Amino acid sequence: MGPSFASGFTRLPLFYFIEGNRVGQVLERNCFGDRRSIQLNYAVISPKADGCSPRISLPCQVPTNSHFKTLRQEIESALDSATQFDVDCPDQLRQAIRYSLLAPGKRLRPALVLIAYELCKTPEYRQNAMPAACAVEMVHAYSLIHDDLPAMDNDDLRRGQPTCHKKFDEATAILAGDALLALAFEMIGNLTPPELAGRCCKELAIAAGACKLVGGQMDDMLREKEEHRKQIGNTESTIRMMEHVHHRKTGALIRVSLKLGGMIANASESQLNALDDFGKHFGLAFQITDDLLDVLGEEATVGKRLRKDAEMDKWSYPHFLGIDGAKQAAEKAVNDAENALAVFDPNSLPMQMLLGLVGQLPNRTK
Ligand code: GRG
Repeated sequence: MGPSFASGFTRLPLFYFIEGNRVGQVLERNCFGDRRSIQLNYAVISPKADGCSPRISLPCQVPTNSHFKTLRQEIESALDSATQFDVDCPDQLRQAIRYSLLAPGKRLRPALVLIAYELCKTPEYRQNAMPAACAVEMVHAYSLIHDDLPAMDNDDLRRGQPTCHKKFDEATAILAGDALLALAFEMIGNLTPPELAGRCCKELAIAAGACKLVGGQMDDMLREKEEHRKQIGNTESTIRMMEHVHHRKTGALIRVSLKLGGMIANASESQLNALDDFGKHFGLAFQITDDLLDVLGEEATVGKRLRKDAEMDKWSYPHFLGIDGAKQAAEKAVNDAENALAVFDPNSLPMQMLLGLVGQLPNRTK
């Protein structure tokens, strides 16, 4: 019998086995894959007695494909139902809302809501968390519509199609965003019992509000203005400032997605803390890899305008750390995220899903 990994991604930390004997801990790994599966490409395991760290090539497949596909279908069907509206909604507004919301996004945030729920409760009842899953995707879609406006990032392409204001007009895009934000809270109001809906409403409002999503966006815009663009203090402190923006602008919605799933599942405090910690590191890994995509990605695959950061002299991880440094920072964030999940059953499907989603970030193409 050859060497094997203990349950692939389902153990934390990962240990390396030869013929049933644990011979080392995996220190570094490279995985790739799409939503169908994750493939562990190689791993470096802890030094043996002779001090060398062998690199092992051992592909191991962890199937997460069908579950992610199921979640996506359920989410898209719920988003579709939630945006039919009655006759009082003007046709142009309905079309603009549905055009942006139902466009081919990754559905990462609503999937995180459902997976967090499954992790803390049970997959059969995940429809209980669907209103919250829809709500975070609606807040996300509103933020993308507004971010693309000429007054903000002035982008023409989003999710592989013309941005909302290009397809319709600016006023319609603003109103579609406004309506999506309101609809998100209507969705949260569908959660039961009402006491849970109230708590979730507050959490989402905080994440979407002046100190998080909107505040992070405001700070990002201010920093782009000439007088704020100079590096402030040393590189280390500038990176900290950049991270503070990202934690609010990108991280808050990812974090609250996991938290809402946990809250609806009536998770324990230690589970909620673990999800929050995972969300923090996941959000960071997501942002770093988003910055890397801006440099290394293909516009046709990513579905939005790229090379913006360098063009507009924006602060980004590759700008401060270089490509390799940014890749290393992403790997570290992925490892930190994986370690945050230690309180959960390592063998469950939702755990594999979370590990798979975060593990694939360094290799994302969109
Ligand atoms: C307008 C209040 C307000 C906030 C805007 C969304 C946003 C905040 C800024 C977009 C700029 C940006 C590139 C942020 C990085 C992270 C991010 C939100 C990427 C887009 O999310 P994905 O990749 O998109 O999950 P899809 O389309 O797959 O849902």
